[in-house]
Amino acid sequence: KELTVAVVGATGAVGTKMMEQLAKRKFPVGKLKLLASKRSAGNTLDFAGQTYTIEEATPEAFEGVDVALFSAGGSVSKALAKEAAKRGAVVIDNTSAFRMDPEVPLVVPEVNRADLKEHNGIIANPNCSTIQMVVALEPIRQAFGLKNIIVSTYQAVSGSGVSAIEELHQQSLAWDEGKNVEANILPVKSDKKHFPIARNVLPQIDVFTENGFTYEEMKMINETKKIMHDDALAVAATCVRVPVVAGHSESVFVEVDKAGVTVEEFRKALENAPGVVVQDDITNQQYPMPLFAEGEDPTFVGRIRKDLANDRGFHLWIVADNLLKGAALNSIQIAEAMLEDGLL
Ligand code: A2P
Ligand code: 11C
Repeated sequence: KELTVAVVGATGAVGTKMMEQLAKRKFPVGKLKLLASKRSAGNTLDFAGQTYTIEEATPEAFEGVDVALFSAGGSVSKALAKEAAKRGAVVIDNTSAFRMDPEVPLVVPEVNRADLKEHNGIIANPNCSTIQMVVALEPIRQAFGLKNIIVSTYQAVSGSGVSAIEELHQQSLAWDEGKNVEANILPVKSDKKHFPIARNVLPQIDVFTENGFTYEEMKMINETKKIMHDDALAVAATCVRVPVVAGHSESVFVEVDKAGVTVEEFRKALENAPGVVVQDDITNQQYPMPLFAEGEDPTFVGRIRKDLANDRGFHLWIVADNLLKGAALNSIQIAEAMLEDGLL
């Protein structure tokens, strides 16, 4: 069966990768519609050896579309996802617009694929930093139970889009050439102040909420509970932007329910998990790094240690390509799972 697929935000950091993944994974694309803002309408992009003209994303553009992959920001999803669904498309939305809506499944196929069948036309793709964490922690939860997660992230600038990648590049050049370093985008374009990311680390991703956590941190907290179906799970996050182009890294502390779990048992649960590759051999300095995760599908896990004071505590280091498993790849895997499960 061949499907009509729309990519909304086709010119963006994630949209570009969605197209790559559709081609690479041989998703059965019959017709492809590339949608973006009015600014890009009329420009062209290549897909699988053919040239396509970009159209403006409007409600009418979704007539006849079977699957619509959205990654053009929350406001575009809020304006158009329901319009697309109304016209019969299944929407896979990579923004935060509908993630916490109880009517909308929030899915990482390795973790909660069964939730897909509850959809009402829209499926949400979780935040990138949440996805790689739940891929690594679900097998731990299944094997030993999970009580508590404390995570600190080291997130790449590509999470903030094409313009943030360009900003890091320009600032690095300016440093090297002794020129003025300008900051206009990070940490958050819409916030009052901007700081350089080159030669820096920014402890703010997205704007602050009333409780002192940022929205990015609250996404990790709330989305993890929803995906794992566990409201009692304690989650705390500190999200940090680092001058890396691609690949989010996470330092994670977890407390399991079961007493007496050994580090070998903990590692074994990860080695057998779908979507996880364990890189954990300290005698050979083997551990995951974002530079080597870029372009790769799996979630890489290393630096696995048992806490020295807490018998139920473990530490691990989780790395994945934020634009692939964190966004485009997970979206296409959702579409593939729906096809296999007869939901498309
Ligand atoms: P455009 O290139 O036409 O602005 P990124 O996350 O890398 O910044 O990319 C954002 C994506 O969202 C781009 O493809 C951008 O298209 C698209 N986009 C931004 N605003 C709109 C809009 N109002 N309608 C449709 N697409 C939009
Ligand atoms: C970042 N995680 O790295 C963000 C990007 O809710 O989909 C993705 C934001 C989202 O900046």
